[in-house]
Amino acid sequence: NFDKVYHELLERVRDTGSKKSDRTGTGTTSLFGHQMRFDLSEGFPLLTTKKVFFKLVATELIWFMRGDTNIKYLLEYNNNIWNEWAFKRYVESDEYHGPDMTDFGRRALIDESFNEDYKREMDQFKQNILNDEVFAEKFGTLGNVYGKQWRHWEGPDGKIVDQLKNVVEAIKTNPYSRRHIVSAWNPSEIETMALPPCHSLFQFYVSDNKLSLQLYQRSADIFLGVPFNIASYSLLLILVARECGLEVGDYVHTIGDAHIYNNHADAVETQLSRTSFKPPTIKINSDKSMFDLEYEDFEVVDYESHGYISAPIAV
Ligand code: DHF
Ligand code: TMP
Repeated sequence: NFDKVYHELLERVRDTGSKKSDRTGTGTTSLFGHQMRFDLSEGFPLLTTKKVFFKLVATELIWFMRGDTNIKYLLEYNNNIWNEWAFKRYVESDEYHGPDMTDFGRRALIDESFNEDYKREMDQFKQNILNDEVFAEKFGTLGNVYGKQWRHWEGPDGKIVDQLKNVVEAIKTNPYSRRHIVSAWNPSEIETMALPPCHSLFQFYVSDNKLSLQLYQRSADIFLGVPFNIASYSLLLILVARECGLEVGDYVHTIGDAHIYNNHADAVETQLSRTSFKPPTIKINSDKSMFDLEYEDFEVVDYESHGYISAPIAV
């Protein structure tokens, strides 16, 4: 039961974690080191004890796979999950002349009149990204984040490494290799990034004609981020297995700092009080290679879930 595996993580952190202050000033309950395993032959692990928006997960993954690092693509699919981190760079730049947006994430939650200003500025920012190409080029980018590192890792000699293409090729030609790794953690480029990679490295493994994938996530916002991360990497596993003519095996999710933000405590209780439904499955209505798939090619079949639970994101 996929939801149970996730609920056990919520409960373990809630019951045995330590109080810990954090970069965002929100405060967390946290522990170090946790592993979850999902056998994807049993279905697709889109959580059912709260509604998780598959469209947001899929468009973000396609965005990574395209090598894109500009939120413009996401906005075109009405996907707002990365807005705050692009906005932050904009309001800290010389070209921003509106009201002071220092610490906007926290202030928007406690100051209603500031929140009005923030919403207006954010809305204007999104419109500019969508309608002004020069602005989008400059302020839509998050730096050399996931897409750049997966598809265009730049070596010291300027040589470009396409890690994702290479790993797919290696799985096809040398399935039992122990070197099927893609890393987003590029130490020399961390300072260019709006947020250092949270899902930092993944590895593939083949046995008995089945493909497995393990993710190492250095830092995990268990209520908001992790449901997305589980679905995203499970989808990637399905796509690579399909590309390589393999069956799906296990998705293994390994976490470093596993934390629940203090302002998610009630949302967590609500979710834990719910019982799970059967997991959905994924259908891909196309013969295209994984590198050419578009959101419209995906279909989630039989997704039955409890309602959405909203919670504030720590910026
Ligand atoms: N920062 C923090 N503090 N936590 C994160 O999970 C996180 N994730 C990032 C970037 N920075 C982060 C990228 N991924 C949402 C989910 C994933 C994600 C960013 C945001 C999120 O807010 N999900 C909402 C729905 C949002 C919507 O409908 O637009 C959710 O309830 O699942
Ligand atoms: P940090 O860089 O200080 O660790 O903050 C990043 C926060 O974002 C942290 O709460 C983890 C969370 N996060 C996820 O849980 N999943 C993700 O995919 C991303 C990008 C971030």
